[in-house]
Amino acid sequence: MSHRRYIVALGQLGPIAREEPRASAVARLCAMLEEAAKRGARLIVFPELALTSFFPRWYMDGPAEIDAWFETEMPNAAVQPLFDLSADLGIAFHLGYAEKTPEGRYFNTAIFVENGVIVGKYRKIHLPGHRQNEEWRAFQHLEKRYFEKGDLGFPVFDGADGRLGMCICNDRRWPETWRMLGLGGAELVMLGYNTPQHYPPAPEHDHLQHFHNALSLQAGAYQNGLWVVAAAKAGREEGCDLIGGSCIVAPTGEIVASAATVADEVVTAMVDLDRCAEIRANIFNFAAHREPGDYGLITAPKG
Ligand code: CDT
Repeated sequence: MSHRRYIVALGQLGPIAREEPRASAVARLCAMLEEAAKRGARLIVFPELALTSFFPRWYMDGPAEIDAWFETEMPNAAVQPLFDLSADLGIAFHLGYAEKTPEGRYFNTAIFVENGVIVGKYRKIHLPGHRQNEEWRAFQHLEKRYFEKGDLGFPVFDGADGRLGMCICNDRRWPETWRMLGLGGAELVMLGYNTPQHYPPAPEHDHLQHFHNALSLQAGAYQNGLWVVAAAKAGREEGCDLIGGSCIVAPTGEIVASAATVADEVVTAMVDLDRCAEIRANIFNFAAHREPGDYGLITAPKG
């Protein structure tokens, strides 16, 4: 078998309670990593902010309360068992977590770890939500309050015998994210998400949450000829319903495997990175058909 044809996994998480310790979340991630390794997977993708409850749903003021949700080191004592198990079993992983840097900056971050080493890092660029407490909402979405916009661009790096990229949750709704990763040469994009079923500013779209998730992932995959492995945090978390719908999408835009529950669940599929060429050498051959000279507005000022 080609080194570029292998099984990939995603580890969807069911809800994490507000009081659930890191050690418990890490134990759940380890159990899924073990299951993925048993199925022969080369890598496993875990969700956004996978070590804690989705804390941006709560308004907090002041560093004492806020800092408790952030990791100041990676790995740290709580997460080390996941790094160790991954290295022992020879299976790489992608993990989302809240990062506080030594300089005191706060990011919504994802890493890719292979052989115990962090070989890729991304900090979320499209931060949804708001900065102040908005009491009319059933729950808050305060990512703009707690995180700074990512400062690493959309890196594409070598891993798992291919070129890998990452994005996080809301990023997947933006075609620019996918195009940047596609132009960077990504063959497989890993992402985690926490998407509530209810969208307070436009509740008339609540029934479309799964559709918009699949639409974004499938379009991103197809229009850039790359694989997508997307892992949700799912289920009723502290009274807030998070959609599941974790899935693996082929460069043709076809969903090849998807979660059947809103609980902890491992989903696997065979991917062949060489299949990216089916799209990239043909319908979306960037060198032959892309016309950047006509796309100036895309990088024009915001608004
Ligand atoms: N985590 C995250 O980015 N969630 C958003 C929720 C909708 S915007 C409030 C998402 O795009 O799925």
